[in-house]
Amino acid sequence: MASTAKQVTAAFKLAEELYAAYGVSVEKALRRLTEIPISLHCWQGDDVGGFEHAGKELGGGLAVTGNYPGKARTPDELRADLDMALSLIPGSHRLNLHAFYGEFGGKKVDRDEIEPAHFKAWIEWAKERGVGLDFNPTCFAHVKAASGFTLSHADKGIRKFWIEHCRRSREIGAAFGKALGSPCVTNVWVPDGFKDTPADRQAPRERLADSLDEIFKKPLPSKHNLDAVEPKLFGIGAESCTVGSAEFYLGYCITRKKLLCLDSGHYHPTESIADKISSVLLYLPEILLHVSRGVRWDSDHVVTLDDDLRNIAREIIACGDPGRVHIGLDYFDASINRVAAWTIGTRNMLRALLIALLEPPAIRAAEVAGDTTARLALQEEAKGLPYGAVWDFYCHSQETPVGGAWLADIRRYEDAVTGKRR
Ligand code: RNT
Ligand code: ZN
Repeated sequence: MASTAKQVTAAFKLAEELYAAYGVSVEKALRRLTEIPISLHCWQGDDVGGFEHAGKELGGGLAVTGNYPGKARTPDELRADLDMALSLIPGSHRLNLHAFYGEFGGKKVDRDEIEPAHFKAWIEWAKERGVGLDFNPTCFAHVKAASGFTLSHADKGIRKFWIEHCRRSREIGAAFGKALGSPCVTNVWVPDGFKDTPADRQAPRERLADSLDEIFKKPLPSKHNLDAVEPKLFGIGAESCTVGSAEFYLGYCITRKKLLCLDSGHYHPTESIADKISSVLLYLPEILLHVSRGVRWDSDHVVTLDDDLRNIAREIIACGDPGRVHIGLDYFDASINRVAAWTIGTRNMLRALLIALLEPPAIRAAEVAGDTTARLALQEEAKGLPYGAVWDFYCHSQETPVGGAWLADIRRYEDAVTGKRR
């Protein structure tokens, strides 16, 4: 199944010549691709379980389906699985942690008590590998979130609890950034929403804005921590109104200078975040993406190389400065091998970025010249260009498996490690 090094190099040479004829420097595209890190979400490895071991329901409108054997049960298992996935993905990337993945040494440490010390092993792991860390407060899977409301809760005591959790999460993010020399994006997502028609939509939104202001009160250096907030359309059990809606957070980010997180599953089904990138980058210096794949709803399927993903990647590149767009993944599939799920989704994100980096400049030139016929013709012809040969060469040159060869590595790992977990 796997091509030989000779085949890979020969196909690459031909592809490079063809792209050159279209005015595309393959070398430059690959150099730019190595500069774009993808933040792998730790929660694909254990079905959004975390390490509090309190047996709480996930809640928050999140749902993970499937019972494929081998999910990580401990931090060491999760780190080993991540190492496996990272060995199959070309380039250097990041890890996105959720607060309930701290290591609490068997003690009960409530969410309003978490500290950087609980993430010491993660920092060491990241430092050894040159991997940057991102972070998220965990405002679900907890008794104090059981009502479906957290930062916008009518009860002041509950709000205070979650404010403290998020405040501490930013400090942990800043500790990550400081230790690793790369800013941590700390993303706040809360599930708050109404199952049925609310009588008052405004008061909870006022409370959410106030809580967020409280959380972000202390300035933290942007070289250590960047704050992001994530809107959503609806969740299971919160079908009628989500407090932190798209408009709520867009306004919040513009007025408070925060990063807006665009999750591809958080809009109406025919709405794509690809079209939003250029708009929000006009008003915000940086944004965060949660790249996901919704099938009929916000189902968080593994990211495939579909039109939506290609359009998202295309816009990141077309807007000119990919450094302003922090790319995170956000999906969770428990019905297939979880290490494979990370590998498939991340390789697809990178492949989509590569296709975008290899876009013939004649497409944009045709538009500038007002020749929309040529634009469409070239857009369609470009779909047949041999980006696959460039991708294979990239994988080969980064000493990662070419083509589907990585699946054999996953199978071996499954036989030796994940398949033995019960
Ligand atoms: C939920 C949000 C959120 C979560 C993670 C686990 O709809 O997308 O980002 O998926 O925090
Ligand atoms: Zn998300």
